[in-house]
Amino acid sequence: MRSIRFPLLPLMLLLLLATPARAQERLPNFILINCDDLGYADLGCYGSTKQRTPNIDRLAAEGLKLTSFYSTSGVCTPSRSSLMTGCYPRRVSMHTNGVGYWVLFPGNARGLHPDETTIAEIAKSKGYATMCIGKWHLGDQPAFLPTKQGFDHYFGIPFSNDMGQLRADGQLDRNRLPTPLLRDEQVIEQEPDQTQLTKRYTDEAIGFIRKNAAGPFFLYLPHSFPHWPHYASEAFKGNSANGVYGDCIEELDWSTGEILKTLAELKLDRNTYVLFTSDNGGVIRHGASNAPLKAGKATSFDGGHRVPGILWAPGHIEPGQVSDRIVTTMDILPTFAATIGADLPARTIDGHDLRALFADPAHMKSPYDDAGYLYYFEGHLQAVRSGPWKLRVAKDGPKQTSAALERPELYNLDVDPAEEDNLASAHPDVVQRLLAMIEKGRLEIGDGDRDGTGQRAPGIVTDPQPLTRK
Ligand SMILES: [Ca+2]
Ligand SMILES: [Ca+2]
Repeated sequence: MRSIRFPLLPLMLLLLLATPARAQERLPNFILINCDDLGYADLGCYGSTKQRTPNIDRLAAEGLKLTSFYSTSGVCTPSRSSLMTGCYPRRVSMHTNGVGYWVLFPGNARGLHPDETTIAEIAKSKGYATMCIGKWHLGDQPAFLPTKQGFDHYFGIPFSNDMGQLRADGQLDRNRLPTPLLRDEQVIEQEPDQTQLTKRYTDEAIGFIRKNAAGPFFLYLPHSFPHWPHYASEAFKGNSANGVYGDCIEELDWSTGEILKTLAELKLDRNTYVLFTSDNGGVIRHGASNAPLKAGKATSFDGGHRVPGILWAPGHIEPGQVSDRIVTTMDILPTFAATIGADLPARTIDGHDLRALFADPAHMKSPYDDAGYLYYFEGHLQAVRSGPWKLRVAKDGPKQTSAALERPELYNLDVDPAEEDNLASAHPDVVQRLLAMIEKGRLEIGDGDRDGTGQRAPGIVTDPQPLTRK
């Protein structure tokens, strides 16, 4: 026995000492930049000629540009719930604010349930330093803030920058526009100067990266812009060819450039993944472009759900790639978990591990070709996409305007991204195949008044209070 145990002991000791440190070294950092209402064609690399975005374009040139990247919703709160949990918004009951509006408002009793596992909690399970900087929008009550969902720190306005206030009777008072700035769980400013927001978020982001340069870290940077009302700092105001809307975007591009510079300076650019995206389509009347897609924000047309998606990771992702495969924000959590060797959430999620697709984007099939990508508007299941085919079963719109279509409409997005040419009668087999995906979605995730068998409860607090400075 001794002759066997003796050589094993020092070896085991060596393994114990060396393995965790080596494994820790290899864990990549992850920066997730999420813009608010940035349209599909608002970046140079997606065809914009109105505002200049050289830094974000560089991400695309050096990484993978996704041209069928979906945010799961045409509006903020639902979309962000998918990014954080890997689930359809309705599965985690974040598809409305519970009292008649499509996003959460200040003082809402509802928030993402603390029992849901976020991507930040996945990161924490592997020892990552985590921070959320910007617009959270998954609940502003103390139980729902980012610091209760896996983020070590938080800095930002926890909802939109144009919010009204929910009154005690549940109605919305649009005359009050509180935009409190929080650090962790405390309001530090009741009405921050919004022209300085992008700059301040960027300074915080760079501070976090520097502080955690030894890694690994996960930075979630959900910018407040280009959501209306638009503000840019002095250095950017009046610079773009697209009014203050374009100025906002040029400042976001600057911000991205500062982050890339910091990564290079700290020699972290070969061990950091950056994903750049938007939470929903752009608002055309505000200056956005979603071309060539139909419509924009707050619709279940592709202009509402399809957003820029750029994955940059030199040394891990081949440069200059473009993929039209269906990818969604729900895939970020499971792909990240697999990349760092973390366990998936115990509860069912809807996203997929897409490491294989990212390794060979031109040849991989998207899992959504079989499962279908479901387009919800609030709680209404209105359309599904598989491969190039999009089947619409209900009219676009919230609440009672979401009426079932007498006959489903079928569009081939490869040749008809504007959803104009209904091909349903020519392809009855495709209609039937996609209808089965709709039925499965209805059953499991729900539709309208029909609860899904796999739907889970939202977080609810009693006696919610508006955030104020103490
Ligand atoms: Ca938004
Ligand atoms: Ca949680």
